[in-house]
Order: sequence, then C-alpha cells, then structure tokens
Amino acid sequence: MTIEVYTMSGSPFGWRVQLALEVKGVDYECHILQRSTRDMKKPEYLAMNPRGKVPLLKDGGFIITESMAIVEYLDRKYPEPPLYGRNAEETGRIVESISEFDSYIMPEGLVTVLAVYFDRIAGHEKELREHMQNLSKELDTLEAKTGDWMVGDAISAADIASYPFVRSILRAAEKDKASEIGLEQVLPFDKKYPKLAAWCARIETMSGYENTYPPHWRD
Ligand SMILES: N[C@@H](CCC(=O)N[C@@H](CS)C(=O)NCC(=O)O)C(=O)O
Repeated sequence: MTIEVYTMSGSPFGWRVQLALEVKGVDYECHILQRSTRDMKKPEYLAMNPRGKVPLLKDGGFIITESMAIVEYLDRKYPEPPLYGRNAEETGRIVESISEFDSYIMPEGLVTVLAVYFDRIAGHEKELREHMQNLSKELDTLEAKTGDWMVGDAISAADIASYPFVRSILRAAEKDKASEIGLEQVLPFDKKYPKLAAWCARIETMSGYENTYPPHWRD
C-alpha cells in the first residue's frame, strides 16, 4: 500500500514530511492541495483532518497529522537511517534542538515570512521590524551552533524540522517587499550565515531533495 501525503506547495510543515520520506527512501504519493480552492476545507478532507490543515499522511487505514508526529511515526516504522539518534543523549539533543527551533525561531520566521508572502506589512511595520530583530538574533544563535548537521554527525529530525523554515525565510528575503521590514538583511546569506548556507547546500544535494522542492517556487 503506497503512503499518501497531503500537503501544499511551499508548506514548511509539509516539506518536513517529504524530507523524512526521502531520507528514509520510502515511496509515496503526494497530493498537492490548493488554498485558493479551499481544498483543506472540503468535507472529504475535513473527514480526515477536522483542523483542515496540512500535512497529513495516510498509510493504508492509518491517518496521522502534525508534521513532527508524522516524522516520528515514519522513524518508528522505517528505522534506518535513524532520525532521532542512536542513543539517549543523541535523542535528547535532537528533541532539544527541535523544541528550541519551534519555540524561538519558527514563530519569528513565520510572522515575517507570511507578512512578505501575503502582503501583510502595511500598518504593521514597527512590530514586524521587532520580529525581524528577534529573528536576526535567533539566526545568529543558530549559525553559531550549526555544524555539518544540526546535531551530531548525520542528518536527523532536527535538520528536517528546521530546514524548510530557514529556506522559506531565505526565499522571502529575496522578495522586493522584504526591505520594508528589514528582512533583506539576512542576505547575502552565504556571507552572513556561512555555516547555515553550507548546511542548506548539504541538504539540497541529498538524494531525493529535488522531489521535495515546492513546485510553485520553480515558476
Ligand atoms: N502544527 C501543524 C501546523 C500545520 C499548519 O499550520 N499547516 C498550514 C500550512 S503551512 C495549513 O494547513 N494552513 C491551512 C489553513 O490554515 O487554512 C504541523 O506541524 O503540521
């Protein structure tokens, strides 16, 4: 039975799931839903996820939502390569890294990226610049601690959790509107954040990465 993934092009949460499947080398079928046609609010989708959000994974009769729950499910089902480490210390560090990312970096990243993508800047410049300052400090912290991988010497759930958001920040920074809130200051990314840029490149040369790249970003 082929695993089915429901996502939206460019959803960082959905991207996590696709990266995990590619790292595991598991075949899957991807359903790209559209916000414009309210696909996530249609009765057949709400029957699977009453929250009307992506990602969602369907494995035969088993349906699961919430990106990191899906990553953990896949890790238990397909243990190699392990995404949560090979011992208690590695697991602790990986979960710590994800928790820190989701608590401090992702919220600042989301608010600034969404403001740029969906043109929600006018009237909110001051608060968005404050979010941008917080994001900038958090990216400095992330840069300082990033090695070849977020934790240890192999790709893990920590990389999978954070990469789609870092990449989305970078894409938003390249938009004209980014300068209205100071987001363009993360550029040039490879000069400002050389370790993070090298880490992104490491993920982007991974086998299967191209299958995960948001289709509409190629347009
Ligand atoms: N905590 C959820 C967040 C999922 C989420 O916010 N997904 C967004 C896409 S990036 C969504 O489905 N938005 C559609 C909507 O709110 O209508 C996860 O980790 O999967």
